[in-house]
Amino acid sequence: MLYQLLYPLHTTYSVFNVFRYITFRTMLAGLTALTISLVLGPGLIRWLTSMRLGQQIRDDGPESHLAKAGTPTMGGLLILFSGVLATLLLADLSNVYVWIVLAATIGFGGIGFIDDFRKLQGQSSRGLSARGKLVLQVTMAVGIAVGLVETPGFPTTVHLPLLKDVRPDLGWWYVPFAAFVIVAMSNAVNLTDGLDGLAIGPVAIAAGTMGIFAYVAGNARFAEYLQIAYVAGAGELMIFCGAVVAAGLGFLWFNAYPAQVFMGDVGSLPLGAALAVVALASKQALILPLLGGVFLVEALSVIFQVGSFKTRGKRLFKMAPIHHHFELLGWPEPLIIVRAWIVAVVCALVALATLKLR
Ligand code: 57M
Repeated sequence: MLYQLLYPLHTTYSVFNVFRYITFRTMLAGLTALTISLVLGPGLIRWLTSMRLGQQIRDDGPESHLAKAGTPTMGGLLILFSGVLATLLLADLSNVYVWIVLAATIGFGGIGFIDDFRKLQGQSSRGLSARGKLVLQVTMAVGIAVGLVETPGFPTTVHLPLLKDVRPDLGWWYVPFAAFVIVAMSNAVNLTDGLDGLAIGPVAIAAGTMGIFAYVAGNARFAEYLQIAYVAGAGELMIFCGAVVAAGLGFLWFNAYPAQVFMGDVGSLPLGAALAVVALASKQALILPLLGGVFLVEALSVIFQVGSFKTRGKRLFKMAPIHHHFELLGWPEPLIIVRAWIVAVVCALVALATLKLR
């Protein structure tokens, strides 16, 4: 909105020319989201606590988690509110990709909200049934994928990292492909969200990196120089990514060990979905397994654990997702979290390096 209001003034006051630059608006969106989340955070935590919206802890998990009972959850509302508002203020609202990523964020946030609310209403740790949640996620993801494919000029090609000439065109098959990427990322981030700051740290790192990918994909000169796909308009998504990084850091202020608040599904589901949408719009979906290495390992640990238990009756890990395994090995919680952040930074650097290696 600010972009729409202030940029036209540049003809009279040249200072407003800076609003033309995506980089400038990304910085401003970041500062806005950070300020909103830091200012509103304490009030939201007090409100969630007063409403008794506290986490129920399953008694079959690591013992150290029992002490976390009653920690307010649904702190993801803070990330959503500050991230979405900063994007609305600073992004170009005539850009279709901005609306698609906002729709994904709010839509998956809605599914997470229903799940969290049901858990809290029922005062048990079970919310929506796994199947019910999946049906809602797939429906929402298909809608978002159709929106992408229907966007004028959006290529339905899939681009492989490192291989600049391999670009299969999926046509309408792009819809199930994109829906799968969205649902998979949403659930992978959700599975990761089991220790203080474990999910939001890697999300912020991946969002910052994905913002760079979106920026170069949306700039014809950079895209040509780096030999990546050019997607007109995708650069505007860097503003959303900047807002997510900052909103995430604002949330981390309160979610850092020992956490005063958890994000809940209302935070984890939309963050994963939004990352996937930015990656799809920037034609970088296949970099996600690398960039989101922490989420991939967490999700694979569950798949292998369940597979091994069902086929051999034996567990591969002491407990899945893998962060519980490390906890049961005796690693202190902050050690697991900071090591995951280090892995996330390394994954981001390697993902960025693929831009030059092709
Ligand atoms: C999210 N939610 C946390 C909080 C957070 C298929 C199976 C592997 C699914 C998995 C599962 O349910 N995953 C979903 C995990 C929960 O956090 C809440 O959930 C939100 C995210 N959706 O925002 O509101 C607990 O995590 C801890 N936490 C923190 N700090 C944070 O910042 O400490 C969360 C955020 C919180 C808190 O203790 O209560 C969760 O773990 O429940 N299931 C599991 O993860 C279970 N694993 C399991 O059953 N493993 C078996 C299977 C795979 C065969 C096995 O290995 O044998 C474990 N989870 C728990 N107890 N809690 C095991 C038992």
